[in-house]
Amino acid sequence: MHLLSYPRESVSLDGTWQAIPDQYEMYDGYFEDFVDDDDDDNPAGFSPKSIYELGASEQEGMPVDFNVHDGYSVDVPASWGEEITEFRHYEGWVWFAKTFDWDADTAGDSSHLKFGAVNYRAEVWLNGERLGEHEGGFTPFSFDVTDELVDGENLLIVKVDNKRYDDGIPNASTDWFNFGGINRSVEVVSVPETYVRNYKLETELSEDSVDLQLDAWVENAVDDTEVTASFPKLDVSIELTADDDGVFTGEATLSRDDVTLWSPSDPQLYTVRVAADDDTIEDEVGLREVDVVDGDLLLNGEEIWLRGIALHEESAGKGRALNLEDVEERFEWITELGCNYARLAHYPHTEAMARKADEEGLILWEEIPAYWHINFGDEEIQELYRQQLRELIQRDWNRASVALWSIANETDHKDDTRNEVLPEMADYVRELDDTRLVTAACFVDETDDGIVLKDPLQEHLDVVGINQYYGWYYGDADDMEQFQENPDGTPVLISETGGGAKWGHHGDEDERWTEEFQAAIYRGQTDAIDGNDQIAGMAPWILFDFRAPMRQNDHQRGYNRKGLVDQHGRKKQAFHVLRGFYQEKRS
Ligand code: GCB
Repeated sequence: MHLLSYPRESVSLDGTWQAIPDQYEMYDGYFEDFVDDDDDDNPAGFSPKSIYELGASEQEGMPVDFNVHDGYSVDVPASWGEEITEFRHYEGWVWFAKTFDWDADTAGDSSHLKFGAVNYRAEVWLNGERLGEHEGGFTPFSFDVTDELVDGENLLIVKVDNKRYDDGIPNASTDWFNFGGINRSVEVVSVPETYVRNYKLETELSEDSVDLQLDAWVENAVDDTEVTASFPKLDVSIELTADDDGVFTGEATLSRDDVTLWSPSDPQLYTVRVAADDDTIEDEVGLREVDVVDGDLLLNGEEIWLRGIALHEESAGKGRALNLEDVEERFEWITELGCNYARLAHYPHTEAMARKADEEGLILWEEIPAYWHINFGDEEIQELYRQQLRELIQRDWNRASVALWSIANETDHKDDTRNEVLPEMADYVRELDDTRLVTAACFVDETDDGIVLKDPLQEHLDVVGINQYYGWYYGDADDMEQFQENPDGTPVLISETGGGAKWGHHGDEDERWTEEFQAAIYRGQTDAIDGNDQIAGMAPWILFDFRAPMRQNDHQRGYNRKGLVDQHGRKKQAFHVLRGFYQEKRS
């Protein structure tokens, strides 16, 4: 179960670290194999150690490049290729080291080392003790370090490996840049003996009432541990009792008149306090329900059309390590466009995005990087798949903004194994959280009867995402007029559409790569889908230009140019076209 750290005080380990690239992977045991310790002929007197072992740096006769304190000074969080130009295209191992002071007197009963995200594999040692490893570049993980932390100076070593793997998620080829690094914050969270590890709030509406269910995962609870949840502003206090699995659970029913439900037009948040004996966490939550009924997408029982935009997590010169100002800037563009919805593609973005979306009233689609060619038949990959879903969902399941969990992007619907495994992943998501909608970005098919959805996965989804590029990769921008709608069928969101343009490049509407060409695609696409009864919203591709190694023509030079703004934030004409469409949709 994910350890909630956001609502807690913690000791930040962000700041300056040391980093040493180890392209030939020699600092983990290599020298130990090379030199026999007992060999009298060992001329250098080596007693080699791996880089993470205590004292490895101080050994007599060890090469100076073995010293973990002699690395490049880098900031954490950061993407290494953006910090050190020589690392720009580096893919491999980097050893990170941080020394920090710890005051055992002020610490709680147990302490946990928490990483927001490390891309892609991480292996961690504290004071020479191996804590464990983690795979997956975008989700949080933590280790209990109560026994490894010492009073005074501590040495933390993290081996980061950002190589791309065919058996990874994502696998080796994607249309985005592989930013290696400790891309999100590192912190130590100290808690009392009995503490709340996580909680989950579920809201269900009926005509007159708002039903709340709150589950809490409490560590080291004993028979007389008191666990409560309260919403001071709503005058609600719930006593939670342990179920057979040891999860503390409780319910409350409120009158609908007493609650302002969360929505994009009124993103009301309430403070919730979850307490177990001496431990209390405080969070801000919205109360709302998302649902699909008779083919309609509903928020709080009312139909809603999602005016969206898709975005990567990337900032020029910073890679994936966004700070709060970057998050603000993204919200300024999204608000200016008139969106009530965004697709956070193609992997979990920083938790700060969902928190900001809660405050601003933006509905979110969140996803894991199960993208293109995943080897669905491999059981280890399936396990990694579940792990990434779990780590995202347990992090964000209290965010009112998150309405959709997406399980895959553009996977092959003619692959039988995929068609067996993805429904299992949809079920797994529902096991973790059945209060949100399960979706995936799928392809359409062209037939003599028009454009149709043939993907068998649709039966297992609450909402179907469609990625289509009429007017750019194929066909005409308004071809979606031929989409064979089924008004009672599963609601459809256009999860991608768009085309490329280089900012400042102008010409005729039929000249590819010009702003005019891109703007014309947006006009054609929005005309074609407007009024279609099955389409419940859209999130065109994409808010801003992003790094994409496979895009190398004269207009691209390493960037996917489908952004409505370029990587420097300069708006293209299509931005205004979409904004105009959303203004009309709103009124
Ligand atoms: C897609 C992918 C997205 C690409 C985009 C494109 O369908 O889902 O990751 O970047 O197309 O630009 O072609």
